[in-house]
Amino acid sequence: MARIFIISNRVAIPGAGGNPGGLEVALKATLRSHPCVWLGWSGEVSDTPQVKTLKKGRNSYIVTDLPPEDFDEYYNGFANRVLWPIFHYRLDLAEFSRRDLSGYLRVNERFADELAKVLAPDDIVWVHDYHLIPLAKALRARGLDNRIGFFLHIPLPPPEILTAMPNHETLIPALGSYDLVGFQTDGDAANFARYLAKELGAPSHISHRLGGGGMRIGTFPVGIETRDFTRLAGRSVRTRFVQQVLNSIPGSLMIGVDRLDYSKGIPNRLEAYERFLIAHPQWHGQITYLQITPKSRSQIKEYSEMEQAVNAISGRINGAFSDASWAPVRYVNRPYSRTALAGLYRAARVGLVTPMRDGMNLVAKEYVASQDPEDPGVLILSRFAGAADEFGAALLVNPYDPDAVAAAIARAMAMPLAERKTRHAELYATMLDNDIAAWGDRFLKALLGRQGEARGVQALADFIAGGAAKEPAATGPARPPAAPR
Ligand code: ADQ
Repeated sequence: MARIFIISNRVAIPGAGGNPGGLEVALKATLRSHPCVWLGWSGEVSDTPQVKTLKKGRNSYIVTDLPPEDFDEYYNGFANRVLWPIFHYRLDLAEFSRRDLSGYLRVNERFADELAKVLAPDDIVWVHDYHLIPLAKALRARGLDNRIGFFLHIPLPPPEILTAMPNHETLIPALGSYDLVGFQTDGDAANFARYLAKELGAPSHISHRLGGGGMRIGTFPVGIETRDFTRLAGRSVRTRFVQQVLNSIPGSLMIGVDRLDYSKGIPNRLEAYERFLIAHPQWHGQITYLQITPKSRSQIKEYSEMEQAVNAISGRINGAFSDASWAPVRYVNRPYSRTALAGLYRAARVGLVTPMRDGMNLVAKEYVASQDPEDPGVLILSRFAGAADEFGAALLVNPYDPDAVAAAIARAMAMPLAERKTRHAELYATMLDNDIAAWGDRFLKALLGRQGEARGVQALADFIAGGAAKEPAATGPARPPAAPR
């Protein structure tokens, strides 16, 4: 079996601890089903960077330290202060002073050097996320012609936003060195197609490259290990930990689980909850909102400011509404095991997932998978999460409109059992169709060029070749044909 090289900024070595993240969850099934080598940053910063290789079972992990200037310019700089905000549609938060690409390119070159030492000709390379956009170009420059795919876990904004990014004309076309570029939603893929059409003069250029076996694009919405998660939740809800949480609150539990990040919309969500409490006093003492939010990227100013804002709003709500036996908000700053989270999701009557913008959002999927089909809770989901494309049966909300989110909380709390069951059955069926193993398989098959098994890839290729070069209609971006689920 050919080896799969997974390349990403951080590497999750089994048993090594560290912060949980969507990428780690998404790659689990691939790591189980194929011999893999996972290469990335060790998380250590050092003046004398070391490269370490570890073997766990049939998989290997290669991690390299970063020198301080690379950490600053690549990770804290271009990746997290330019690419992250702009790809999440937040031009206002992008630090244009961090426009210098050199540290970012240097780390991509460093990864390419390490890879070039160990890649065999038939190895398949699967690169993940916005930190590593130019990696295929760097590998091609070293004469490597392996199959190389790229998957973007976060959104890709329309060209009207993307072209405001410093150096976009150097960076985005570098994706052309990949054999396959995958996105979470049709909207993201269409945004990329429109960028290529507008900036690079597709369709002729793109269709030529497609004909010559060059880059293809496709939609591959990330899933989770649906059935396993359901079983885990069923067991976990009976544990002493979850029962203690339930016994410690009066009434129903509403849950939010997110990294502390401005894209997740935590302050807006708390404000919406405050409006709900003001508008619906009959629920006082009957609902407790548990927000579980481990800190992330605290060294970046926007993140530490948000930490303070979230603390302030939670304090304000508890100050205004608590009584001796009830506090409406519990805000917890630490990570929990997947088992504990699964049990809490199952115990929660409402799952509140309201990012301002999100590539997919696995918490939404984990919440649905955890529910008891005979008495399921209700998912309130932002229409700006990638998951909303598949989850029409959730209560979809606009996270910018606190009154609408407050109304959705009231509706979820009062929803009759029959409606909860119908909605849950529809959401769960979607998740069985597209679980995490199916996601990895579909991407890898598409990368290996088995077109029949990745219809969406060809459909999008036809879309680019056919229509994307036209100016978009005044009503909004053109939509590609639906991709397979
Ligand atoms: P993330 O932004 O990390 O991922 P998300 O999809 O929500 O976001 O995944 C977070 C994961 O971390 C979930 O599995 C969740 O259970 C776990 N997690 C969060 N808080 C936790 C806590 N307190 N304790 C334990 N575990 C916790 C990026 C993109 C997403 C995309 C994923 C996968 O930003 O849009 O869905 O990649 O592609």
